[in-house]
Amino acid sequence: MRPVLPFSLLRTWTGTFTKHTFIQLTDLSAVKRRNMAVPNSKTEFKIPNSAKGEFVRNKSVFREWITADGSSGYKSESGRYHLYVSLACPWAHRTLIVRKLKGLEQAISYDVVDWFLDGEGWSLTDKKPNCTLDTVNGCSRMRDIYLKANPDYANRITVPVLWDKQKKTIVNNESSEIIRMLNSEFNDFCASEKQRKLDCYPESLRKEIDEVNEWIYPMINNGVYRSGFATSQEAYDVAVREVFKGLDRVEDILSKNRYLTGSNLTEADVRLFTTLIRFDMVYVGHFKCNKKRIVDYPNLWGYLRDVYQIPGMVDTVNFEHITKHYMASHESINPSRIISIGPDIDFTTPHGRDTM
Ligand SMILES: N[C@@H](CCC(=O)N[C@@H](CS)C(=O)NCC(=O)O)C(=O)O
Repeated sequence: MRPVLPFSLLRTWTGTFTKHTFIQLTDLSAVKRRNMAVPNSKTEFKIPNSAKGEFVRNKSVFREWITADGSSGYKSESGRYHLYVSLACPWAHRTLIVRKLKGLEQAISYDVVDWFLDGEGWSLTDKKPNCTLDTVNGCSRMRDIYLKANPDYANRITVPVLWDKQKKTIVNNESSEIIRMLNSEFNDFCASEKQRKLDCYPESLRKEIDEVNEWIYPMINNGVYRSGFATSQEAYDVAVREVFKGLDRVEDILSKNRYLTGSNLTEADVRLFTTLIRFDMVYVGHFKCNKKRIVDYPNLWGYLRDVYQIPGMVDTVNFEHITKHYMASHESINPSRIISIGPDIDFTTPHGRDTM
């Protein structure tokens, strides 16, 4: 009998076919039908590492700014701008949170990429739950959207992307800047007065916010990636120690303050939250950040539930995309691409921090 083989396996197969082989390979086809990734080294997502095995994050390239008065050439307008996000990605997640908190759902549209990332980059499909087609440019790959903005673009294809439907280009692909724009430049389009008044980067707290961002980014937000993507023991040891040093430092702050810089939520909390919500689900196991879990830190755990329970926040969190993306996309970390069962965590239990 002729076995039905995926083309990638036919090309690499060197053994003899037995009944046992047939059963295994047929199983793989079934896996493919269920939209799982079939290992194929040609399209494997490659992690950028230094010669010392350290993860090296590339700098974002598109850095234009939208302003309320239009002085930058990009005027804030309702319906003009569009986000491309991954629900799995902590950086893209930041932009969805600020869009939600500021009530900009009507003003700024968005598309969601497939949670599976391969060597060709992010793709768009409506064949998986909560993934979308590209409703603006009709592209099936994020790469093509980048090439529309700059045909010579040769850097990494990352999300989030803030797209200008009028100028047909990428305004910005750096989440820390996109959230600043959404926070301050779209106040004419917020759904409610309360949302218009909400300021996640208030003048009076800028120094404190900048200060915490300055160490939380390398130690925690990017620290988990530096741990998980390390390809040498030395690089991992340095990164993972910093992650837990950073979490200990946050734990101390949160034993005194409800939020990172006082009694109000700011962008510093949004930026930390998107890492914390992924931590016990993914980073503990997949990125080997397993010295402690967030649920082991009394203040961090209460704080995480506190932020999660902010109205609207839950709509921005998708655990299916989060777990599947990391575990299935990073073949070098998880060659079987098996998605682990994950811990039972209830983020909805009372946190008691409202009295702080
Ligand atoms: N500095 C960027 C980082 C964005 C980023 O690295 N996104 C990841 C997803 S979590 C990505 O798209 N990676 C694809 C790649 O590097 O090829 C930001 O904060 O916006």
